[in-house]
Amino acid sequence: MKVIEACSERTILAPGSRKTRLFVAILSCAVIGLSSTDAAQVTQKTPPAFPALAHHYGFDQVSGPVIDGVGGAHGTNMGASRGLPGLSGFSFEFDGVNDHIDLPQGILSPDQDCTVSLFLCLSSTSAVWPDWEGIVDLRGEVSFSILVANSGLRVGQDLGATVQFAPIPLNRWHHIAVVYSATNMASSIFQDGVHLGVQPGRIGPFTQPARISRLGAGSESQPDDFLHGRMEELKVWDCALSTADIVAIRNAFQYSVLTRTGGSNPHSYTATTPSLGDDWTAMVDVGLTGHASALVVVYSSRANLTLNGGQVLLVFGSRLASLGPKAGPVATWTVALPGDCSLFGVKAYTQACHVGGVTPFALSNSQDITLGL
Ligand SMILES: [Ca+2]
Ligand SMILES: [Ca+2]
Repeated sequence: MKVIEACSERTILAPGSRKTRLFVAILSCAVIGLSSTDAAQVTQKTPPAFPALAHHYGFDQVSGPVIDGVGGAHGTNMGASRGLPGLSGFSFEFDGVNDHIDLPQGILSPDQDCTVSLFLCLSSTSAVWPDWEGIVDLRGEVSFSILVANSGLRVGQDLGATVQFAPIPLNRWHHIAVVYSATNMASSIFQDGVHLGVQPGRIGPFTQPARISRLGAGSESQPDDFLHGRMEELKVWDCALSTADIVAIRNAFQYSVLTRTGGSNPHSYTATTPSLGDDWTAMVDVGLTGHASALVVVYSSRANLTLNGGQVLLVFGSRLASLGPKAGPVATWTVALPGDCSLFGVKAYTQACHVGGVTPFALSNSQDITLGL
């Protein structure tokens, strides 16, 4: 334990950083310090190959046009805040007052299958239907919109938007996808990989004068119905993706824990996938070594430092937090991770220490965690 404690004294407090806020908020433990960079050892899941994209907005530009990296249908930012933490690079934030992005006409073709996928972090409860907030409003030759009303999804405003779904939890990233079938003349609606239901209605020739498409607001001649929240990774396909594809797109931003071990360390420590807004559970099988209890330490970096006796210290840098001690035979901690979309991608390195036994302590395997969806 002396080695672990010594490692905690190395770096300087970074008050106000998102890592500091995270561990102060969720673990209520003393924050000794943290480093600004660490080596990412947790890999993102690789999505399967999808059909070719028609449009892709990554929202990574901090000035100039809003780039469509595939279809060249670049947009114009009208006040949305840029450079905010996203899922892949940056995201844009809409203030619910007058921010929006204008896109060209003709993002979708009439009477053709299509899929629209994006990630959304709502910051405020939305208006009650028939008022609403526009997320994606793709007009021009066709009429198609994804919006929130009563804080839940609706689709196809001019097609009726008769189907209302449950409120979307605020301040955390959610995946939204709509798959339109021209054959069925209906839109299948997904939230976080779950099929919510179907909105009937044809995305066909639009009888009113063509208008531009718009993000973050309705595409009336004057923008209205402004969105409160962040948007990220908007993708459009000219075909219908499968449910498995939709789930894979969402899960590509859910991180697994990475287990490391070394030397004579018991493989006693397991942890669940850390998802923002959900509980995270750490479990240590203290009975493996006959110790009475265990604690878990959370550090800013990884290590591979062999101690006298062959045990290996697997965490290093600055100590972010401690959990415990708790009694065995299986010591268990449940931590409520905050639903804060700014914390996506934060990394920490954790290791358990068995105490109160025949030997002074036993270091476990480690779990490297990255906060994801
Ligand atoms: Ca981005
Ligand atoms: Ca504004």
